[in-house]
Amino acid sequence: MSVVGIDVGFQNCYIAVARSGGIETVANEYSDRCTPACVSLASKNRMIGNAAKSQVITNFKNTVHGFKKFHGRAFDDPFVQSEKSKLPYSLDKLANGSTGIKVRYLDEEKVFTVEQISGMLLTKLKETSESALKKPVVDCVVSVPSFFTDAERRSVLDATQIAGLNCLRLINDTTAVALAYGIYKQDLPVPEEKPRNVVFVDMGHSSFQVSITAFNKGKLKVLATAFDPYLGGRNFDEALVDYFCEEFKTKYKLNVRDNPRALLRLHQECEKLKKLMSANSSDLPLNIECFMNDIDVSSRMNRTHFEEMCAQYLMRVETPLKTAFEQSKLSRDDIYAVEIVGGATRIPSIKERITKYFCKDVSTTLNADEAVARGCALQCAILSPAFKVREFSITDVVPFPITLRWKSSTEDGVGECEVFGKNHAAPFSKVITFHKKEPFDLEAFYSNPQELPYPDHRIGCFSVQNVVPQPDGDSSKVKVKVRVNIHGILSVSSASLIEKLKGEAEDMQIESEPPAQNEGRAEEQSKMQVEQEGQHQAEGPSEDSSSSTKEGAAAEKQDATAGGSKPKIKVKSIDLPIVANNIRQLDGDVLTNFVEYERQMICQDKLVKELNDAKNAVEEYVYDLREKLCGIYQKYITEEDSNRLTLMLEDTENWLYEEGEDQPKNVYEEKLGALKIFGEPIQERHRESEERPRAFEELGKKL
Ligand code: ATP
Ligand code: K
Ligand code: MG
Repeated sequence: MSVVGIDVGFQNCYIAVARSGGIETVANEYSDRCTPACVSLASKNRMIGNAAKSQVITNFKNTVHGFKKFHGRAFDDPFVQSEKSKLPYSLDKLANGSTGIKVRYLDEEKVFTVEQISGMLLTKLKETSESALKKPVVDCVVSVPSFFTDAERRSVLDATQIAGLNCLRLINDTTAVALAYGIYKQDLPVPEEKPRNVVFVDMGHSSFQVSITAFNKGKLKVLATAFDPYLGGRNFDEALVDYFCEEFKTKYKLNVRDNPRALLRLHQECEKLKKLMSANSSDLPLNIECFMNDIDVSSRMNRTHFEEMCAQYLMRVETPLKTAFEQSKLSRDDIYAVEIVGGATRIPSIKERITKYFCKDVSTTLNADEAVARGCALQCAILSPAFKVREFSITDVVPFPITLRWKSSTEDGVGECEVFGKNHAAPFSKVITFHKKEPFDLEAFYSNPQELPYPDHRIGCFSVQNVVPQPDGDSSKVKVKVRVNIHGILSVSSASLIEKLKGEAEDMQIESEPPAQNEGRAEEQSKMQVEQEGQHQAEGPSEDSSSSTKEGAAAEKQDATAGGSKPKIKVKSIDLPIVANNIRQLDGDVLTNFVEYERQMICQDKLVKELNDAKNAVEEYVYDLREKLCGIYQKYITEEDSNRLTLMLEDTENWLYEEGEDQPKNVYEEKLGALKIFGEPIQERHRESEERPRAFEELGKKL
């Protein structure tokens, strides 16, 4: 079992693994710990990560980046539409209405789903972790923004499956950071004491997240989260791009927006400039040679001017801080530290605003780029039975309240109940009891569409099947288990039909569930804690005032109590099938096909790599041997043979650029073999003569 944590950023991905007892961030084949979230499709293969990033400008139509927020989104989604106009590659509407990414791959036009593109990126990250661990990787924990809704989370999970990963948990970015912060702290207050409250702030390339978390020895509990899903480093880059586009229009008469390549270059330069301004408050130059129409452009910018330009974004920093702080119900004195992570928190005026709001210097004790990945790996280690790690329980929150609705025999014809309120502990299960004579549907949706950073408040519909009346024609008691699972996804995980109990009208009751035996340790513990909290959840949801709701009690106990006031009846429970119909869910068959297609693409990439390696080996051999023939090998070959061989090398080189440009692997291997027939004897004579003096020396020593 592998212990791997993956931070899939909008721009940057990081991987942390458990190795020789510790958690470490690992580097990819470019010795880079950061892998760009970028996929480039070409006529023979795909390039992913760093190799793809180098194609952003040269192959802009087929190089996909900035796709993270297309997860679970419809093509007609206003966010997708506004992004579409800014992207150098094309989007397309898929048959099911979701967002497709249109590129040329293997010389054909292809439309990939976002799950497939994300799956490609995850394939790369999987391979990187495999080469670090020197073994196959399947199990992992992946981060998502805390504001991701059900559809977005399910889409990310599908992507992990396409890449052949088994995601043990989708963990919220800021929760992963909290875990990375807390697990090694030796001095956390014991559970009976007042907790240590820490604010975590993460501003990445695309979004801004805040969480307030309470720590005690061995556990963390998220008190509140807040976010601005559309505020991140890229807004600051865009402000600079807008400014220079205008300036170059008047100064050089250039219409940068009409030239995708120039626009992409300007973007890259503006991001560099932005980073420089974080460290430097003086006037800084921007120079781009041969920018457009052979014109070199140049300009200047300084931090003060930049902050003026970005005032509209800087203004938005406070709102999520305030929202999270108010929800936590803490006072400023209750806050022990404000920890910041994410690349964009390096912007000085963002740091200042956070400091000012909490009246406290921000701390940077965590690695701003790697903390999320490290937290993911730690969570994976906790969930892994094979790995020993300090016990640490995590209680996260439900960011958006969730309501269930069903047809009912009451006067208005619908029953409705908010099963999970805002900041309800998660993961968490509740058992809801219905009294029904026939199959019924539970429609799940987010209660407050206006606070949702997603255009559709529906989660899905769960059909509870095979419900029949009792033999005497009365309603049957149906217990339905509703759960916000370890990924933050709502599921109706089971339903059962129970022996009829007399004297209850059609209604519903709600109760908490004891921890399931088959789930992760962390979850088990967190659920133990939240059960007590469940008690005040009891009021409200129940429609029936006469029935006593037994929040926090086990389902069996509930039965026993209910049965206690009446003649004892032996209860029998029959499992009922549930058919889930979620919005934007990939069909099982479709997913299976995507998994298979990803495997084929991996094979294709491998073949292309082997072919390129074989070709490069010929080229390298030619250069190496030619150089040595004029150098160290000179003594070991006659002039005549050397001339002949040099000619042969020259022929091979020419061949490589002509008909040898595009040959099957075995042709290159044969070519290399043919050269080695001549090259190796010389190499051998050279080696022997090099070793002779040493051999004599050693013989001398022995004598
Ligand atoms: P997200 O969390 O939104 O999915 P991400 O995780 O990919 O995105 P990060 O890697 O945390 O994002 O941060 C990247 C952003 O931080 C980019 O906009 C980058 O330009 C910005 N950034 C990095 N270093 C600096 C710096 N020194 N000054 C200003 N901005 C910086
Ligand atoms: K990141
Ligand atoms: Mg991030």
